[in-house]
Amino acid sequence: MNKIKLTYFDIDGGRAEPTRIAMSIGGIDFEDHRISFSEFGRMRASTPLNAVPTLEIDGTVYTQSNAMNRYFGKQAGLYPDDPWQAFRCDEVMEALEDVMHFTVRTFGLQGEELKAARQKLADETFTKCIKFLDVRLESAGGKYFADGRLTVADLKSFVWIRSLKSGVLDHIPSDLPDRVAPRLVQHMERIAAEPGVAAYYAAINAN
Ligand SMILES: N[C@@H](CCC(=O)N[C@@H](CS)C(=O)NCC(=O)O)C(=O)O
Repeated sequence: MNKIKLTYFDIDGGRAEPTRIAMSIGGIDFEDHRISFSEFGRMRASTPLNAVPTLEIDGTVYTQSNAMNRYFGKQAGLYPDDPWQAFRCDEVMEALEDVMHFTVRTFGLQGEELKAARQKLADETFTKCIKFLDVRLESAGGKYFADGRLTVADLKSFVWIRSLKSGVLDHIPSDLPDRVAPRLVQHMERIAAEPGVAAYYAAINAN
């Protein structure tokens, strides 16, 4: 395998961010192709499912962020070998994918309609998922979601909780994770301090 190109929005978060971090941790050489929303509008029809992220490998374009997380997670030592632990990792990643799906559905809305949809997201979808992640983290020992070590599930939860706390989503209170599950915020902070994750952001911020 030669040339790898990951295409996604130029944002600090979202669906491709865990893959970017995993590839960085694994020392996997790739083109980090970051696009604007208007560029996406122009290329949307040419992607396999009219969505990003896309992954181009040796000229063929592939989709699905969690498939990318698993593929590069395995190469980077961030995905469990044990089937049960892999299931635990996948359950968390797929729950977060559902949350992304419901979030993206609010992106075209405006004004009062946006406010109502976002408040519903915060009160129902997000609160439910934050509680779910908190329960799963505790049942896995409180430090990592699976296999007693850093996996792509931790990266995906870290990216989401960090994004919520940044206040980037209008009408979503930035203190929601702290109010619902402070332990998950502590998990986010611990993952941020993992050497491979800290090195990724140090390199990004240096550019
Ligand atoms: N299940 C897909 C979902 C991809 C997806 O919906 N991506 C969003 C951006 S985060 C998108 O491109 N939406 C454009 C559209 O639906 O028009 C994945 O995980 O990669």
